[in-house]
Amino acid sequence: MAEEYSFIPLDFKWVTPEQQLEASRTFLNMISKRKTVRHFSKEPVPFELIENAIRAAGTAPSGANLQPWTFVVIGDQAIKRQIRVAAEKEEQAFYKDKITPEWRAALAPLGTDWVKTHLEDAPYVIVVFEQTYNFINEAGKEPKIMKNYYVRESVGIAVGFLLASLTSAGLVTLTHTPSPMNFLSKLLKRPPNERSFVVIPVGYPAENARVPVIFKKNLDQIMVKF
Ligand code: IYR
Repeated sequence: MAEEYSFIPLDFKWVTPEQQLEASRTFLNMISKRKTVRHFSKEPVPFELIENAIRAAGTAPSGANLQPWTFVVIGDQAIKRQIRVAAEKEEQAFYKDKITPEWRAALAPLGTDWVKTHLEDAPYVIVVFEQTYNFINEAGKEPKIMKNYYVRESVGIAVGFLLASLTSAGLVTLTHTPSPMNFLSKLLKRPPNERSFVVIPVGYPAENARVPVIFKKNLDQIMVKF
């Protein structure tokens, strides 16, 4: 019987322990300098950097390899403005009424507020959508609905790849989750199987960009070894 599914030998290159250490340290050094940036320069970004980051994100592992993501890239100034206006409306309500005192205290060190200038200043804004299900279209038949698996985990991993690629390309990002953010589905004309996941302004930092003094946990606070 013919094989229904095909397998090929893994393309894997063994490298020396020295090369492994060097690569691991270089990556750690690069990624640990990443900062969430809220002040963007209007300096244009070569589009291939964005494309390659999305290509990299598209290689992420996903539930049943169903790749339940769409990356919408907005460089159009008028659409970025519309996103800013809608996001600020939500954020204003959040910071004024919806936020709990506990949440306000947790955000205080980050210095965030409802003003989202970066949504207009950053040359590109990437809006990531998760696909909760997909349509299978067969000629002459009603489209069938196919469920996706581990959607949030999959999209979260892909966004990690995206941020790592953009960071390694010398760009800065902000992971922004306006809440609620369903206004993006309508504004960006997404189909009903997609839900907005995160909004990521991308670009170069403004000359006067400042970041909060915050710390990451140490290895011994995040690793447990048996
Ligand atoms: N979405 C709001 C609030 C906010 C919430 C968390 I959790 C953050 O880490 C940062 C901000 C905003 O974007 O300002």
